[in-house]
Amino acid sequence: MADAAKGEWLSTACNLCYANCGIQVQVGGEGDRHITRVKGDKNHPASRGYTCNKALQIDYYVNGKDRLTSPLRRRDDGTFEEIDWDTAITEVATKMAAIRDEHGGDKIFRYGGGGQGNHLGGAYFSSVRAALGMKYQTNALAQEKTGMAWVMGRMFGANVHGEVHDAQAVVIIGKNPWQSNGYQRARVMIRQIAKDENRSLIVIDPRRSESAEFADYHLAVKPGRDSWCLSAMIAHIIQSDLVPEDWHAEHTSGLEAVRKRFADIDVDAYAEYAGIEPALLKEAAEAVGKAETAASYEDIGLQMAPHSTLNSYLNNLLMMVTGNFGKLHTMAPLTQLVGPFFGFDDVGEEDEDGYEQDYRKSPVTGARIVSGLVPCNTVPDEILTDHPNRYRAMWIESGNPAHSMADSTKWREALRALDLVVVMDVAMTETAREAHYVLPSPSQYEKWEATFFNFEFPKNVHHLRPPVLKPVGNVLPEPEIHARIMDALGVIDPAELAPLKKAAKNGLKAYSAAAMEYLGANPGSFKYLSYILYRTMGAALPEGAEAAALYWGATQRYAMAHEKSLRQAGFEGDGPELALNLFKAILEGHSGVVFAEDNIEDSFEKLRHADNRIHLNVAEMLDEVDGLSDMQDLVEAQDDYDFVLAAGERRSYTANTIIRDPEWRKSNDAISMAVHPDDAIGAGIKDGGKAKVVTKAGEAEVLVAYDDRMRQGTLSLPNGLGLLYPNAQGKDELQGVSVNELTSLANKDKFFGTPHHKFVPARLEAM
Ligand SMILES: Nc1nc2c(c(=O)[nH]1)N[C@H]1C(S)=C(S)[C@@H](COP(=O)(O)OP(=O)(O)OC[C@H]3O[C@@H](n4cnc5c(=O)[nH]c(N)nc54)[C@H](O)[C@@H]3O)O[C@H]1N2
Ligand SMILES: Nc1nc2c(c(=O)[nH]1)N[C@H]1C(S)=C(S)[C@@H](COP(=O)(O)OP(=O)(O)OC[C@H]3O[C@@H](n4cnc5c(=O)[nH]c(N)nc54)[C@H](O)[C@@H]3O)O[C@H]1N2
Ligand code: SF4
Ligand SMILES: [Mo]
Repeated sequence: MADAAKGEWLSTACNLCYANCGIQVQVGGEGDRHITRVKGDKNHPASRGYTCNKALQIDYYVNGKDRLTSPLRRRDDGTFEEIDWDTAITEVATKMAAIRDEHGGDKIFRYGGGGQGNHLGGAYFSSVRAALGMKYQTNALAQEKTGMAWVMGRMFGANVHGEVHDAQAVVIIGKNPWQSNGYQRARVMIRQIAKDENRSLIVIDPRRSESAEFADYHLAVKPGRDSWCLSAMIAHIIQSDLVPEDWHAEHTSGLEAVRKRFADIDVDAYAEYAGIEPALLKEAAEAVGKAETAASYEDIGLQMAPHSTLNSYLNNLLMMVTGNFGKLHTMAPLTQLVGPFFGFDDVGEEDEDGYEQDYRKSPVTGARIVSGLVPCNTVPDEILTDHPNRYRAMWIESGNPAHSMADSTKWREALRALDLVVVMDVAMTETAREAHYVLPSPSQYEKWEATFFNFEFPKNVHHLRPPVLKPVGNVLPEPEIHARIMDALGVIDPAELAPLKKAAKNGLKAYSAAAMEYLGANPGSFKYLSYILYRTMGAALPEGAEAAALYWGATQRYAMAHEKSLRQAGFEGDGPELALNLFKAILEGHSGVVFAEDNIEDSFEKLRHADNRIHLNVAEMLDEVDGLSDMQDLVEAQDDYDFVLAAGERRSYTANTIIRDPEWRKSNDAISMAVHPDDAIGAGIKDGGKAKVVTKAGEAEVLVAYDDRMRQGTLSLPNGLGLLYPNAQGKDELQGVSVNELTSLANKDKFFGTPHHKFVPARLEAM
């Protein structure tokens, strides 16, 4: 580990957004416990030295005052007492097993598993899930990306990503990459497109966001009306004969069904309803339609707005109608190390007319499950009921649903109604406060960690990071906690694993052979693979790197499924050797490793549809397109709520709830509610003054910041604020507004339950 005195630079990654930029840090400070310097890691193959302003602040995450340092158990009076690990593990395992035995393992619900920077620990939960017979789960993806995932499943059957870095026409919709990043080198990329006369940047956002300020075309759509904007763009392309007919004949199905629905759309009327000058919308559509290459990138401004799933469909349809797939710098199918990132097992077969026939549902409300995830917005409804199938227990790892999910009041109520809540976290969060047991882990800079947000093409990158600091307090990494729970559940006799442990002493190759033999002889133990690897592989791994054990299974599976991508990335070897070489490279490559290199010509083979075509006709969505002709807002305006509140904007000092210490913010801009000056003046509210924002679900006192980039009639509050954090006297204090005290469970997408956080009817009152 670090030699602080020498000022050595250590490679790791930033965990504050899903770009996970490679960084280099120096450690030291009080007790050698601090990350004292941070710079971009030029050796990281994806981020190549880039960071935004936030990476410099990760020490606030590592050294928060509310870091957990001991397992905790709730007392009857609601306070917590410290307990030792043996007690914690035994009690949690015994109580979970009792719930399984009495009610069935399907009544134990799993939430989370990883955040913006950590997915490795959560992967070891798979064994616990199998041992407890658990069936249902969710995480934050099921409040933003499940509609998009389902659309990808229906159209492509593959995870598809916009290659915005090099496309000639780039559409950024419901996303402000300047602040939220999320993909690699976002600010560099935006500047490059803006500078290049041959490229165009089209930003669709009601607000003149930091990104929109660089745009060639800023379509300032009315909140909630993206579906009209996108439909008008598609209709204009179809009506102007900008559709590449030959390409469609070769590569897609359903073009006629699409054409039929868009042929008669009144483009001008749709543009106007969307709040956009028709001539501008048409120019932007033509910029896409006539470009050699185009790619788009959508995020929660689109996915958390009314018509969420339809929006994602139309965004992809715009790219496909214009033929932007299967060539470089367009929309690309990703090759993933562990994955596919979104699995499509829950996407049903289509009937002849293009409708999905059957699908998986949640046990109480019958909500649709996508990619194995129950919609977050239905979870409280699956608990607060006397339905016999209601969830009885919840296992929460690296998630803060009591703060981050819609309607915090309902979430707290639901958590309190459960027989058992176990929370694994690094900090005393709003959710941990509702737990029966809190199990603490080292921070992401104090253990081996990785994320599976690997979204690069044609070269895809994975980054396993070793620790740069020693853990604080009496904490255990997540894989160890899961393994101890497995030990306590007594699923596998330790004696059975002794030969594997022994083989590990002879190195990776010997271990690998022994593991294959063991699995061949015990096929029933596959479901406990993560546990078996973790408990037996240690001697074959660098010291303290047991958490890397599951890469053995992951790389073997990957090498079998994607041999060509792996070999093209420069890996050699025959049989298991090929995978082992990737495994070693991941272990040793502390700045990230290219594990796939793909050929654009193979794109269509990666589509999972048997006909290797892109399916344009998603009939449920085309029916929705027809419905748009009513020109009616999905969430209706209400007299006493005359504003639209966007509840949760990304700013330069927000990072979900990963950093809890308010000190990290360098300005008040990060906490204020943005209001157009004319709206504020109309309501008699001063710049920097206080006001009240009222929604159906609640109300809050806010600081107001005048911002002429806002569309009139809209309000915007940042995400991730209003956290309980100890002040100098050790008393909990809130800074900013906890947005989900203002949101409700019912305001959601009718297909997949994604919340309409960008469209919360609200009222503004002077104080
Ligand atoms: N600084 C920072 N970066 C982050 C995060 C963070 O907390 N802080 N969180 C990370 C996570 S988890 C995510 S998911 C991403 C999210 O990243 P983004 O989606 O970029 O985040 P937002 O700022 O919530 O929303 C983006 C834009 O949507 C616009 N918008 C609002 N309503 C509408 C609408 O009706 N239609 C359209 N087209 N646009 C609308 C807003 O004006 C805003 O500019 O950010 C990641 N990066
Ligand atoms: N109204 C509104 N609500 C929103 C949003 C919005 O825009 N508006 N944004 C939504 C979006 S897009 C997202 S992604 C969610 C995010 O919401 P959450 O899924 O709750 O994610 P985070 O805030 O990233 O918190 C992750 C948790 O992981 C913990 N943690 C950090 N490191 C570790 C570790 O190494 N191990 C363990 N065990 N725990 C760790 C943190 O302390 C934190 O409690 O919020 C959503 N909520
Ligand atoms: S872009 Fe994301 S991962 Fe990169 S430095 Fe900024 S917050 Fe960290
Ligand atoms: Mo997110």
